[in-house]
Amino acid sequence: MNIEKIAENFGIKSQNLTCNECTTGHINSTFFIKPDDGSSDEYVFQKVNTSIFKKPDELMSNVFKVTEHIKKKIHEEHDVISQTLDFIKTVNGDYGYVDDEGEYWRAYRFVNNAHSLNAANSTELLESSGYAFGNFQRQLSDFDASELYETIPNFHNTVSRLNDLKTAIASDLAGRKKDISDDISFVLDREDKCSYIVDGISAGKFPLRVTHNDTKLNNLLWDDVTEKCVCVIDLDTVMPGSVLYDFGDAIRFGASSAAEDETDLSKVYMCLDKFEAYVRGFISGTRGALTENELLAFPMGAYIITLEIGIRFLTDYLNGDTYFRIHYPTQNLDRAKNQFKLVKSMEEQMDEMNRIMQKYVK
Ligand code: ADP
Ligand code: GN1
Ligand code: MG
Repeated sequence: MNIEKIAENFGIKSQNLTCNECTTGHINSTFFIKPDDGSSDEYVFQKVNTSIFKKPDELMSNVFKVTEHIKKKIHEEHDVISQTLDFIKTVNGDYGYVDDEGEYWRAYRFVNNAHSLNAANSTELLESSGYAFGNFQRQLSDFDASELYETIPNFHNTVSRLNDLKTAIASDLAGRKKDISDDISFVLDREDKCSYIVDGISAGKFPLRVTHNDTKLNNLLWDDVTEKCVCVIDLDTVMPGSVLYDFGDAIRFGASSAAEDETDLSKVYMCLDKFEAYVRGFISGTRGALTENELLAFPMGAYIITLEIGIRFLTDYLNGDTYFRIHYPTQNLDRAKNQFKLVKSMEEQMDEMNRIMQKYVK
């Protein structure tokens, strides 16, 4: 990759760019860019994974529209804390630049003096992250969903994710099925749970909203000094969806006692106090826009998405690791086992989670 040439195509001229790769994401490749032109401007360049996001211009059309909408909201509401991503078009006015190797690149401004977190060590942090994603949901509540492309069809359709697993089991492309019968049974024993949200959407019980769909804690940026959450990032999967998945995915990641790929499963469980803190923050961020049906289903939302991501990791392991980036051969299997442990922990605490939600439904 020729980073200088990519920069030039986004109108950034510099002989000596500093380029550092970020290694946390599972899908795209992210680079932090610092030009040596004397300005304090820094950038993020991302190579979009086009085998997953097959129509990157449609994806970029979404993120430009969504960020414009949020910028307007921030301005109208005199919000002095929140920011949104600031994407840059190429010198030709395109959303992205295709390099000589056929890779699709996009660029946006680095948010200065901010950082992301891979783990939440306090309930206060969970409450603030809940507020940030709830507020994001509210900011987009009047965005016309018909303007958005579906960047990954059936992204959070748990039933279709289960079917993908069944196909992977039948094909056994990497010859790994024989060693993981317990993990496969874990999912098949819970097959009837997979349609809970999908059926609720079809029946009109859960409304379709414009949702983020990847609400991991590390998709938020926090101010280095005030420690307030300043920006929701990673907008590639903003699409119409159910708020249950947005709520649940944040619990799956942020209210877990351990990292997503922790292999010592005795360390993996869901923390009820973090669950409740996130509920409080999220409801306050959405400012009461959610229905009673949605609120009461939050515990199931957390449960289903955790099962769903576990299913996706297991499917990728069976398929020979073609989707999620891995750093060692059994990482996707370890991630799946980790998610299934969390599912079990949620099953054990479901009554308590439901009791907590009752308190917040007026
Ligand atoms: P991925 O899809 O690979 O998760 P992200 O868009 O979430 O990619 O970016 C990966 C990481 O890069 C984030 O967790 C965050 O630490 C950092 N990052 C992304 N955008 C910015 C930004 N505008 N300013 C500062 N840091 C950023
Ligand atoms: C991927 O790109 P990243 O790392 O933020 C994935 C999410 C999963 C997550 C699991 C487009 O997110 O759906 O929940 O990994 N994103 C896509 O960590 O598939
Ligand atoms: Mg991310």
